[in-house]
Amino acid sequence: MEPTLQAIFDSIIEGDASSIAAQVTMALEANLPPAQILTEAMIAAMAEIGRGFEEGEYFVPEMLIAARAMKTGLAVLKPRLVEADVPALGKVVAGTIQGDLHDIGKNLVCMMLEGAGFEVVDLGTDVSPERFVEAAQGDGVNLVAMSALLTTTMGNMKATLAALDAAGLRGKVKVMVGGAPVTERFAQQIGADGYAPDASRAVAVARALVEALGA
Ligand code: B1M
Repeated sequence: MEPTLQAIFDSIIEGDASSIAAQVTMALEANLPPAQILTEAMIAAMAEIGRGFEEGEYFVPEMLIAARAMKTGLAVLKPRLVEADVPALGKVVAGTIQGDLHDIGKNLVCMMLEGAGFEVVDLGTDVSPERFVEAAQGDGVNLVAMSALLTTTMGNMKATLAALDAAGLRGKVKVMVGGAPVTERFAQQIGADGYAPDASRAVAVARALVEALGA
């Protein structure tokens, strides 16, 4: 791996939040594309942490400090991923579903959507179906974006869809789902309108869904 990217990768694995901002800045100054820094160093490091956790090599504290370093690095990268002054393509209400506290992937999706010109209302993590409904009733909202990382609570996506349905919102807003355990098939089974496997494809799916709504 390119040495600058390797240093970022290592800092996330080691949970070294104090070095990562300078390292990401250095990578940007060396003209490495932000998407390459994100994918090859940062997301790759989180995947490695996940593999280590699965194999009993890392534990929750390691995941936490890696996530903190990842967030510090993302804060530096964000302005380069998000272009300013893009006319709003639509308004998205986004959140991680109830019972789930993972927010790095959801934050990335929000950043990419903002970068593409969507207005994003980020509800955070552990978002109840009622909270999604309340936010989706807001002015101009045409897309609900739900993220899930846990197989144990991903069923809450279905509960949220049912709540949106019960509130009569399915004609007004489209619903996109994603997150590591979510698949196209699962999305279809629960009746979501769209699924994206990663943050950049989430932008294309969001565009298509909002267009289909005639927004
Ligand atoms: Co947790 N965790 N975690 N964790 N954690 C996973 C998800 C896990 C797979 C690890 C493992 O076992 N290998 C496992 C889930 C297993 C399962 O459900 N089958 C797990 C577990 C078990 C847990 C706990 C239960 C551990 C415990 O306490 N015993 C606990 C649960 C807490 C809770 O939520 N209630 C827990 C806690 C945590 C931390 C708090 C320590 C920390 C989260 C910190 C944070 O987010 N602020 C954490 C972390 C860091 C992870 C791993 C290591 C990394 C997740 C991550 O940030 N990935 C993760 C292992 C892994 O994923 N390999 C793991 C990087 C991120 C960029 O990817 O989120 O997948 P991701 O997002 C991608 C795509 O999925 C997609 O785009 C993103 C970018 O391309 N995407 C969307 C995401 N949302 C989308 C929405 C869309 C479209 C695309 O449309 C709306």
